[in-house]
Amino acid sequence: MTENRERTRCGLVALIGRPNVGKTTLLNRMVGEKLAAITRKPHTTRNRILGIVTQGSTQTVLIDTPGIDPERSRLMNQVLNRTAVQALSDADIVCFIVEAGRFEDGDRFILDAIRSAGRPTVLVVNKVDRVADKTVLLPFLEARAQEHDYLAVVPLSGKTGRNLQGLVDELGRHLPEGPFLYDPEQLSDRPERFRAEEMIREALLERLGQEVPYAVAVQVEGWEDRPGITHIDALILVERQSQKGIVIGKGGQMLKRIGQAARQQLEGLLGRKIMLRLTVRVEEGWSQSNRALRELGIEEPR
Ligand SMILES: Nc1nc2c(ncn2[C@@H]2O[C@H](COP(=O)(O)OP(=O)(O)OP(=O)(O)O)[C@@H](O)[C@H]2O)c(=O)[nH]1
Ligand SMILES: [Mg+2]
Repeated sequence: MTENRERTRCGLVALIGRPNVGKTTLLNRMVGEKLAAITRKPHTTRNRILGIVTQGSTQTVLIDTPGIDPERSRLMNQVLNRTAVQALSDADIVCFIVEAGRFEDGDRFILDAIRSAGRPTVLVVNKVDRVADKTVLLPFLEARAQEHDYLAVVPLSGKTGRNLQGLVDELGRHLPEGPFLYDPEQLSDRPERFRAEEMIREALLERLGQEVPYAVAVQVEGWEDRPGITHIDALILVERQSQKGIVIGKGGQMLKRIGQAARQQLEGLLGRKIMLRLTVRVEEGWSQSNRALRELGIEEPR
């Protein structure tokens, strides 16, 4: 046992980047299971989510974080930024994620935060599948490597899985020696209830227009495992009556489609039949209220 302990490596790796660069896609891919919502829209992730990857004698504990956005006018964005920045200083290694061929002000803002935190950092250049002309990739990688003393610069695609193992190996080499923090069978620190909320929110965000997503939150209120079927009651919170109308849709059609999509995802994920009941409630200004954010688990970092 002692012998084994000396040889294992384990540490925290924070996934940090602008909104929409593909942090959660990478988390889900590396863990091999869908832990959290992914959408085409920025500001999808609202919590710090752990994903645990155990391979042989190495355990990589990934921390997915909300995208850092210098635009701080909304209370929720401020809370999300602080969550990400806290993860940055908690981590043994930082994975700074950018999109292939794009490095903009938002990325520079984050690079400054990484410099201040002073943690060893791997630069992940994601979405390489979108670069048709590979000759443009090399100068991009070289330019990035000049900007900061990274442990490594790793191009990959979270979508196709290309070079994902390259990143796992690179991280493994730099993780500190030490005992595993989690059971090797464990994939996340989040309960099934949280995953259910995420799948419902993903179904909502994918089907709603630009205006509504920021105003939506999901809370599972009831969960009952019965023989052969799990009953889940979930509340969808919106900020205005008009948004409630949009979420419910004409004759309840939109809510029905959202429910069907979320139920299918959940049945695949949890491996059992689900009965899902969704209720929509208006709670004015919840995204600007500290109390409401706390109740929804969108918390200030400890
Ligand atoms: N083409 C391509 N698209 C990707 C890749 N990785 C992620 N995406 C897409 O990028 C969008 C955003 O992905 P997310 O994983 O939600 O991004 P995120 O960084 O977690 O976003 P926030 O949580 O909002 O900060 C989704 O539409 C993904 O399907 C990739 O490697 N290639
Ligand atoms: Mg995300």
